[in-house]
Amino acid sequence: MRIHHKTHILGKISVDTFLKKYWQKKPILIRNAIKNFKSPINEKDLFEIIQNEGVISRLIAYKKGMWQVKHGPFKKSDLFKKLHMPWTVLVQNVNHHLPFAESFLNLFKFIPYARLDDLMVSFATKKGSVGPHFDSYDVFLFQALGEREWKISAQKEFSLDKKSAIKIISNFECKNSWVLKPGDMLYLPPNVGHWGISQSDNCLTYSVGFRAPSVFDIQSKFLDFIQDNLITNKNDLYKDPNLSKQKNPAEITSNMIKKIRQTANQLRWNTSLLNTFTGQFLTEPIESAIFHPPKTMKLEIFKKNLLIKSLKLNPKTRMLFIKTNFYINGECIKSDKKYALYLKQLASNRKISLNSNLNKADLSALGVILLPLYLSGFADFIQ
Ligand SMILES: [Mn+2]
Repeated sequence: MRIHHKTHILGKISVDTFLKKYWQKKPILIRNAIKNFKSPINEKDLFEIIQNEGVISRLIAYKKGMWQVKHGPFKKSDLFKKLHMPWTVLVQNVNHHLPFAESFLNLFKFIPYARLDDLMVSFATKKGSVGPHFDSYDVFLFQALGEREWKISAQKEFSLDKKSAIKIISNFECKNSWVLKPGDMLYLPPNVGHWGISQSDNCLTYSVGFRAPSVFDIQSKFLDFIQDNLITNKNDLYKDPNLSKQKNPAEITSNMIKKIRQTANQLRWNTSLLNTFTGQFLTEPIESAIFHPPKTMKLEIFKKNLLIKSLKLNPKTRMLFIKTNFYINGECIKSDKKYALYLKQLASNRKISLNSNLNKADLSALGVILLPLYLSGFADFIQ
């Protein structure tokens, strides 16, 4: 696909204005976010991938007054037979399965990679919908093919339909509605009620979704991390050489509580430990991401390949950095600061091509740093 080399996709609005006025705050409709957009994929490409195990997909239809949902993988016969009702199929993590998605997601680089979740693509026949609902995360809804009407609400309180198999708002009040045509886009912050209804038999919508770890998840994972990284001497014991006689031997005295508090307060983490946790936590791959290690490769051959090919991150790989420390799929990368520039390039462009004039020592060092990523299946060569 040829998605123009635009820097972003916000139309007339600058990134600064978007972040200041809209991001996590209020919805905005952007007409012609991409002019003359032609979707590089159609429903057939979706139907192809949702037959595979490991692709997360759902088929949703409204039948006999009930919202019905079926989970993939699907057989071709499930989909091509004419359903006698409007239906929608939603496919998650399309960026893990179809290569066009990467250049599309590049248009959203004004939001940090650490916040990006996935590209979901939905296909609907005329009147197909997943009903009025709200999501807990930010989303850009980009119309790729056909037309979809979006209704949004301004409600703060929702009642949910308890009988429904999917999350449906039962008291949805429409505040605004628009019909989106190919190239139009609607941004929604979390918890805004919305209801999309296909207006054509070929409605394809791309949803760029963001992730936000829960506070509970951050705290409990951090406690696990701290536990795994305790530097306490295991032989140190509770001591009370100045014990004095107490009235009731069953009582835990304030003196004992004081000692326990002092011990708890000895738990300390420095910036470096906190950074390591953050880098590992934010690059943890999604559960369904499986990496297939290639046949082994000797360092010398790997270095030759580095000079003539580009090394590209697997679409499922998460790679981020803090200053000159690099993290990939929940692990730290061992590297000298000297090579941070190269690794930054790999993290932000998601690929790296080395200059063939690179001196031998640097090539060797980079080979040693990058080979483990290749051997774990986190990155692969492209021509
Ligand atoms: Mn939604």
